[in-house]
Amino acid sequence: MNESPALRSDASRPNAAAERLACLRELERKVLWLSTWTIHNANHLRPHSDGLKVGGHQASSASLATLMTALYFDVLRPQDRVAVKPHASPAFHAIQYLLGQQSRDRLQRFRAYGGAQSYPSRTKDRDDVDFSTGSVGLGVAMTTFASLAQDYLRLKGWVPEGLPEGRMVALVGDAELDEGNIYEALFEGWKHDLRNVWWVIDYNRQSLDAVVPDRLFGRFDQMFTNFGWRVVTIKYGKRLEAAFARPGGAALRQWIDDCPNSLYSALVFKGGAAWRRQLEADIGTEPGFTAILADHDDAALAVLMTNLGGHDMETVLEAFHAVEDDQPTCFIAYTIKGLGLPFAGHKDNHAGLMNPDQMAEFQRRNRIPQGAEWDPFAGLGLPEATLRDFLDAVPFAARGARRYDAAPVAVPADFPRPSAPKSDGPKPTGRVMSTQDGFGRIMADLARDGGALAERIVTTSPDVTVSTNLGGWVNRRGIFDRHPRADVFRDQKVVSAQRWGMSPAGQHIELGIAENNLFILLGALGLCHSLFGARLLPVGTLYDPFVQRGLDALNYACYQDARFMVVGTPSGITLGPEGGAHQSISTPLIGIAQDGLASFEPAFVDELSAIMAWAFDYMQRGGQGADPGADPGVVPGAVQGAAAGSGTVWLRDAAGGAVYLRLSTRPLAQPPRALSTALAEEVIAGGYWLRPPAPGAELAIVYSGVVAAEALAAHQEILDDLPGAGLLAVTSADRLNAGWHAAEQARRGGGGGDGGAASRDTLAAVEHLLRPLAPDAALVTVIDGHPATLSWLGAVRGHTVQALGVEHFGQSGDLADLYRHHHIDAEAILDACAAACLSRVR
Ligand SMILES: Cc1ncc(C[n+]2csc(CCOP(=O)(O)OP(=O)(O)O)c2C)c(N)n1
Ligand SMILES: [Mg+2]
Repeated sequence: MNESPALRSDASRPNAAAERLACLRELERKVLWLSTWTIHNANHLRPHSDGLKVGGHQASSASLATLMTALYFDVLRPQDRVAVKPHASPAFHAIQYLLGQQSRDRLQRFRAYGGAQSYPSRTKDRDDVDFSTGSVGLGVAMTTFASLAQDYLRLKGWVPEGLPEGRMVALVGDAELDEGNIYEALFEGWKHDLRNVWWVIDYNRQSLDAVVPDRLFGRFDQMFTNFGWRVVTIKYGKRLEAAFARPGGAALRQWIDDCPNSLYSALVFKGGAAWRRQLEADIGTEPGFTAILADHDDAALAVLMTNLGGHDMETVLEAFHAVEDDQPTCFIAYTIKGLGLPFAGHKDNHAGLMNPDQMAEFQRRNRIPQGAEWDPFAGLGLPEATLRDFLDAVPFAARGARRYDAAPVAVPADFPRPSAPKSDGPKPTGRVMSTQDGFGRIMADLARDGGALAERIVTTSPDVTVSTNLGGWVNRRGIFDRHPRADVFRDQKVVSAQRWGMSPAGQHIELGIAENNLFILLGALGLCHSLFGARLLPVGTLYDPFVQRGLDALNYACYQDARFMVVGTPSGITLGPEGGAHQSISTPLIGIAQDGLASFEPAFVDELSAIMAWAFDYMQRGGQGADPGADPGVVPGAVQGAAAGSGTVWLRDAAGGAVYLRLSTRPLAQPPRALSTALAEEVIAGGYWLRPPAPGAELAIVYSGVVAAEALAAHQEILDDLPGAGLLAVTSADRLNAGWHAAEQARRGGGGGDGGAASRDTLAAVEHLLRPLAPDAALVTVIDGHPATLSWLGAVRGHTVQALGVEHFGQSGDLADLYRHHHIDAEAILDACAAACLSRVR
């Protein structure tokens, strides 16, 4: 057993265990003080330039003070990774401060620009945050998928030598358990034979608004057990246990067990006299109980009745150290929200802040002299040297920084470029292929050709592996499972195109239908280089409309700077008869707006191939050292230099990020061309002239994605009247847009801000592209998605815009009918061109 030194008796130093326990208790007091003071300072002492509330969660931090002290200063090991309950961030920062990993300056600037963050942040905080939390529930689930990622790497033998297996620990608010994504993760974890996960539930029976319903926890207990978890309930502290052992103690225990959550909370708030009145009324006649009451004055009675397990250091240590195997374990730790603070137990305490008088009293009780509020050792009952020695020997901090990196994997020069098979049908003629088909072929080619890149790719999909064309990849690379499992259908000689054998060598993680799980898993896999020192290149597929189902998890994966490729396919109304309900409209806008995600919507497979080759490299750029979030002055994904293609450095490209590809099942005739390096660069920068305009052209059609066919047809027709009209292919509205904003900012700031090193005359890629057009030219933009994706192009050089796109969804139909209905067919484009020309004349 990984026994706590605080619990172990040592023959040579009989008091060693007691001394450690004493240190931990003092540090617990300090963690409570520092977290409370940090919030107080931010709200009451620091000058503010605006009238906005600063906030911070004193009660929520107090609730976890004992458990976090026990974990960080005694139980955890460097290889363990923790998702901290978001509103316990001040307690987390206080602990890191005591461990020398957080600066006083940043604590003083808690919730201020560049200071310690409101919620633990991997990218914005400096103090070794493992998982960003804030959106409750997501951090909890992240531990499940981080454990799965750890198993994946360890079974392949890729974790650097000397890095032991860690536990993935979530500190969970009890009301967090209302979030459904936690149960999606619980199910998925069970399917994958989850190990090495601890969920420590801070069972204070309070949420933000209310006290949580009674009886709920019996259910939780059973549910976790059903999923193969061990449940450890940490209900009573040592004082209460001692009282229970006395005559009349059984009645006290029963009374507590029966006490409604609301009443318990109210009595905690009211204090000793109220406890006495209630207990006398309810169980005062129980034999022996009067003596228990008599032995406690009001203050002592309040201490006794709040001695719940989650606040009793010895009890907590015993519970944690008793678990020595890798079975997933849920600790239900009874706590009191705000314990030790004046609003302990009050139902409205979530956002409650101590007022200056209360704080002064709290300071006096903690024996902290004025001016010594940030002193790590002031007011503690042990010599500073003892505490320093203790802190220096904390196992969790023994290895220093816990962020790793891994060498990038080179993208081969002969990256697959599938050529389309000749169409045998009458229409469309020539070589036709859809981007989804092309994606499947590229993945299958990578699987076949092997090499280092293919080895590090891991794919995943929430039950749409085959329908998003990952089947070819999976057939060659197999499905990952901790244990080899036969493909029964194959063994039974049932003919199928799919080979679904499972083994630790497999490279596809099959998920159930839960898009949150997909994005959380992509987040975990995409952080492996940093968490476990081994690089993976995760590729996830889903139907494009369901990006929205997992959007918050996608947002958090990006926020944590995870590196992955997500493929949304099919997309738009172009999936045609497959179903109106599956049409995605707003995903191109998500692609533009989502921080940390470079988004593409290619029309042709050669473009897709160039984009994927670039993306596998982009996903690996920057590494931890260049993590732009490490510097509070620079935002991940922000632009440091000017636009791509203009010769200056674009931080977004230097730092790298995740990638989103919006693809389609619609076969398109492929252009007969060999994509030159220069053209590939333009594709990656975001756009190129498929049909260049004549200098000073009055009109250009601009398209993105599968409506290329309609745009081409309309363009062909318009040439009769306007021979100079251009046809602009936009492969990434996101990157064109970001480059434009960067260049604009550089010009406004003369190279400052996010514009970084750019000079005033730097042009963005999109400005270069639009330069040949006449100043008063008109643009007709078209996309199978929201028209705002491209309509901004008019603002770049002041061109007028007719923006075509899709604003309503839900109607199934053939493409011709749907394109006509939504005005994105060739005729609608021609009409828009006519309208555009008319408006020029006027
Ligand atoms: C997804 C999401 N919804 C809402 C919130 C706002 N919120 C923050 S804390 C909280 C209540 C949390 O209660 P609990 O988990 O029991 O933590 P406690 O404060 O009691 O420790 C809520 C609703 C949030 N952070 N995330
Ligand atoms: Mg709670």
